[in-house]
Amino acid sequence: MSKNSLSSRDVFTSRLGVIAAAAGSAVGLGNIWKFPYITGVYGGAAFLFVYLGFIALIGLPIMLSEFTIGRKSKSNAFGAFKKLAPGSPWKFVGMLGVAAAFMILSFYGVVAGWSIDYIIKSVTDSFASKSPDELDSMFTQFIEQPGLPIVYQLSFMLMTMAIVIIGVKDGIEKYAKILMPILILIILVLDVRAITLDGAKEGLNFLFHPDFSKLTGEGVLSALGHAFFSLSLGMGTLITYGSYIGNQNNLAKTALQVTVADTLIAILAGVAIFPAVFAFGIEPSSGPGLVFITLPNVFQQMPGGFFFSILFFLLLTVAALTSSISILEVVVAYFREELKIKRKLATILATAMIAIVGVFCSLSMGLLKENTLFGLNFFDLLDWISANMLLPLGGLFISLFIGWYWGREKIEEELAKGAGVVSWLLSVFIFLVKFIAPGAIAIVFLHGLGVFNF
Ligand code: LEU
Repeated sequence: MSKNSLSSRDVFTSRLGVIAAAAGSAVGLGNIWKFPYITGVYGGAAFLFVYLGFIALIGLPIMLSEFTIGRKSKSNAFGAFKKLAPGSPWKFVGMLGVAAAFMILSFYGVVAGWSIDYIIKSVTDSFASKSPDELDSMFTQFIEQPGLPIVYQLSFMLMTMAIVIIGVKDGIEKYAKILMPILILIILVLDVRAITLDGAKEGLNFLFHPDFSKLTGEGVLSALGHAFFSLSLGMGTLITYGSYIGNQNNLAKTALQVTVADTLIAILAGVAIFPAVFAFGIEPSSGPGLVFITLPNVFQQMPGGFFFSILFFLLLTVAALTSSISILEVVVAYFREELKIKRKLATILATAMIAIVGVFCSLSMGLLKENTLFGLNFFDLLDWISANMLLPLGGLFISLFIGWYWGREKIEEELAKGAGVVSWLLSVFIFLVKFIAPGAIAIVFLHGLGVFNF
């Protein structure tokens, strides 16, 4: 049967392939671009600690829930709920995920485009002997242009489209397996350089010595939203990938490995960035440009910096690709299975629609900067609505679905495939998805939106 036929579904071929693809989805711009920048905006260590708490108590159990829903249903995010809860409104949870995936990819492609530009800037040695201020204006001038950032964004979307057309096994799995480990190595090298800079200590303090009085409701909501964003949760991605996981795989172990890898890489990225931020006198709260402004300073100050900067931005782009394909796959799987169209057409359609919205995200950095809603430009608005609203809401319903609608017996049956189930661990998992995750999400969500204060 051909890969495009609707009755044959793709599957990941090996255990390593599953982990590489899921970790490839999780590890991306979220870890290296967004995590340091929002940690800077929300004041450092206190934000990090809250984020880590959310990862452990909410992110990990929801990741396992998504894998379970995906593997059991063998369907796209929307179809999964239709299959597991026929005739019920649960399918709208899947719809929420598809909508979030659509929104996220439109601005994600823009940032990935910036990364492509920085590969080129590295190759042409454009950072050489520039001051931190000059590197700052270099970034701002670039993203405000109406032309080049869009060219790069569209090129990135085309690459994403090409890989998704090839399909899961030959496209997604193969690339993720080779490139992820190289990225980790480069970040480690950057860490060593950053923590040996003069004045690095202040940056490490900022990242690891919490001052909880600095935390705001908005900051806590952003930490929650980012836990979802970084682990690729609430957007249908891991339901869709879960549907390609074979029954011989141990889902709990995979979820744990992916969560740990994702979190470690974010922290390593923070260790590369914050010491340098302080050493070069950059504002930690400078926003989306933080990584693009800080790291070129570091590259200038290290032996082989020219070479490392090329490699870093190249791998950042690849990390973005292994994430973007997983987001596009959500929309494509939905189009294929619900609208009954072939993979190729579904992919082209989805890419075109997302890329067009992306063009407006890019323009909202410059030409359309003044057009704001709630004080946010179009790019920030899509980011805020998806990460801080749609993803936590999706997560809330997923945990309710697994914890209350499905219940212990069905969970145990699915998790027992490919693994021995440890009874007390199962009880902990059920307790988390039944009470802690939905309760905490509801409180943080309402508090962050200013519905109540305490
Ligand atoms: N988890 C990804 C990242 O951290 C993003 C997600 C939207 C696929 O970059």
